Amino acid sequence: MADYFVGSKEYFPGIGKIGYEGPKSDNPLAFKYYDAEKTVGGKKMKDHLRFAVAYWHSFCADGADPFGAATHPHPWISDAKCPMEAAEHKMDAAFEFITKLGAEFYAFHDRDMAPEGATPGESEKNLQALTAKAKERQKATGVKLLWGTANLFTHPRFMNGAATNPEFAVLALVANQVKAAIDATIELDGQGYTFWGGREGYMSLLNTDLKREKDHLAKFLIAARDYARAQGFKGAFYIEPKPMEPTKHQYDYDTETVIGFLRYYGLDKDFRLNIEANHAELAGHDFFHELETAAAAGLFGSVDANRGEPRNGWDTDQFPNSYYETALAMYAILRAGGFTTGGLNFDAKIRRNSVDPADLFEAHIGGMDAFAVGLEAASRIITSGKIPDFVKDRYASFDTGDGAKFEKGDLTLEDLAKLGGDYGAFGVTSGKQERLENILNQYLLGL
Ligand code: XLS
Ligand code: CA
Ligand code: CA
Repeated sequence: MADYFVGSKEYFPGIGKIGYEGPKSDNPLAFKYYDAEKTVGGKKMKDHLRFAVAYWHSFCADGADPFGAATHPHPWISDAKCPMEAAEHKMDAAFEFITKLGAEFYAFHDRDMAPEGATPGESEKNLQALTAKAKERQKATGVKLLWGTANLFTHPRFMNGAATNPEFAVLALVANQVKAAIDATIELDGQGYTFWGGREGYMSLLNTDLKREKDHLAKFLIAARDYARAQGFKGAFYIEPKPMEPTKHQYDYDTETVIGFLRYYGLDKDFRLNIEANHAELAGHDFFHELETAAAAGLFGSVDANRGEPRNGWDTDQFPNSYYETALAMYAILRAGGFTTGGLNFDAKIRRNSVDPADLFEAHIGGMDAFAVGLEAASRIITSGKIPDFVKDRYASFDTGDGAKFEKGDLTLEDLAKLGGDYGAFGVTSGKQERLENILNQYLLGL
């Protein structure tokens, strides 16, 4: 990737291309563990990890919270004369940042990239204009689009839902917006298209027809899929589960719920899961659990890499930094066959009081290093075979004989009962959890 500044202005002056300096480096603007070209398990780190920068958190979010004003002065917005110029400056800043960081991908919502216009037609024109500019910048830098999506939650028109809104007119407007976002994603050669339904749920069941809303959501997703496929989109569609916030209950509560929904409506051929670590935690699950659940269903797709703060129950979207978590995540991802269209998208934001331009770099460097450590630990676990072999042996009684017949569906309850009547004392084999946890810690230290 070339060092590349699109605009006349450099938005992160004094910061060059981030390089790998190794674990002994004390340069905060260098990778300690992420060495893009290093081969792990026969594949380069960058091809395993497929890092993406999230446009919304990195270049749009300004540090405002429900109690306080913006704290992140975005020069790409303040130095512009109108919203369209600001959008282009923002894009300059984004491509400068992504290129200097050395991430290969980015992800965006339509409204992150282009401002909403006075009419749906004007919004679409704005998006088309910025899409053309993004295409030029992708070409010049080699940065690629991991996925696109539509923001179906900020505007007041979504207060009662987007595709699940009780008013048909809103649903039609949503279609207008999603069609344009799909077109932009295709134009930018996006490898995926994501649906996150922040308003697709309810605040009260007393005013909600839950069955109709879920049916509408499915019908809408079918229509969107059919449109994108007809336009030649070959990528993956993702559903991103989240249990709540901003709604009290979201229909895409967690991975298991989404799998049931996709299968019920016959959407499981085209749709995969985009799993966010912080959302897993809000649903009362581990990130590892959500990944394993998607993989078990053959529906693992992509990851929104971040972390929550376990002591407060909302979506803090912090950068991932726990090697333990990233090792378990990469263990699940590698065993699922790794990423194909997906990647690790940093759906994470720097804290409100992280006001130095370098903070955005340091946040991403830490996240990328954390996943590089996790990748290497996971690869060691798999290569050594100790943990996977233990799990395999644990189920060995289903590999042959009557166990294998049962798995094939060849035994009736009477057959099983007869066999059960003949067996003696079983079921007291150790699960060896403590030993496996100790092994995991050994691998984390590189042993
Ligand atoms: C919000 C979601 C959102 C999706 C994309 O909680 O994480 O950012 O990833 O719409
Ligand atoms: Ca997300
Ligand atoms: Ca989140």
